[in-house]
Amino acid sequence: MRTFLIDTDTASDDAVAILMALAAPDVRVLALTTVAGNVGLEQATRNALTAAEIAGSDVPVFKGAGAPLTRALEDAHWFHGRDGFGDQNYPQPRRAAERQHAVDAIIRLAHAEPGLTLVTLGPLTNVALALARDPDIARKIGRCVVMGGAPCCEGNVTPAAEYNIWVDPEAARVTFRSGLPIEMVGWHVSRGASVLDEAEIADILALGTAKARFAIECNSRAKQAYFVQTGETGLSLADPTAMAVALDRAVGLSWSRHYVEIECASELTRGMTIVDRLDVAADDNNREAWRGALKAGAKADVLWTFDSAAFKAMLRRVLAG
Ligand SMILES: [Ca+2]
Repeated sequence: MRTFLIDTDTASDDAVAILMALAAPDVRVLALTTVAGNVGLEQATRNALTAAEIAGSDVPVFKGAGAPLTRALEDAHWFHGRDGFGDQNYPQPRRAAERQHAVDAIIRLAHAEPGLTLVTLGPLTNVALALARDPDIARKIGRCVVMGGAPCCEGNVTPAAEYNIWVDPEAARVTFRSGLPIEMVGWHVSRGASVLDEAEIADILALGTAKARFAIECNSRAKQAYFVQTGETGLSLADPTAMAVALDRAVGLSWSRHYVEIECASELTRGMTIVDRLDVAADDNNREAWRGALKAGAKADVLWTFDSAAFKAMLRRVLAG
């Protein structure tokens, strides 16, 4: 049995990813840890509890950081709705969050369950805080699958950056330099062939399950927003693509391993994930600009292409249950 820890700024696509993990027969989800991001911390925590309830799970939920490390929170209500779940008026969840802080829970579980898979679906604030307090957890964690970044192409907040990295770039930089075994699943993976078209959405709704209805309904606002943002129709589910990789790395088709730096200073390219794809960081021309990454010596596995058909089949299986 594999063990997962999911860090999430629970909005509508996070919820679908959480359903996927909680349905996996060979995975035990140790905890959901919440962080401010797409929605505020209280809403993210409530939404994580709601997602667990719909999955029929009593997985503990730990509340974490309420704002990025050094910046004010900029949420994404315009994309996911006021409540992050498309404003469908979901009832108050029956359970409450645990008393322990998410950062303490991450550190505790990393030591208690060495080799666990950490899946991050939001800003990396909690992870960075945990690493700052206990850098050894980077070596205890078996895999760290990050939904975040735009390694090859345009971002979803700015042309340069994807939301999770953009909203707390300082936390992302700490995380990418930490030595955590990062598998970076960028936003591009959830576009194109990974987008659910109208027929696929209808097919999921026709499953007739509570999970299927919830997955589509809570993402209804996100579906409209994706069209406004990209001009592409259909439902794009970023966090579930990263969860698919966490559940089965083979869903990621082509990978390569490089230094990845996070832009923290620029206005135009804040939160950009800069991938040293030609592995030239140590050349004399680049050594100065890349000294932070070189000193840390930590590379990340970067995902370039993705098996969208396998992803959709996985999603359908989960939502049929
Ligand atoms: Ca998220």
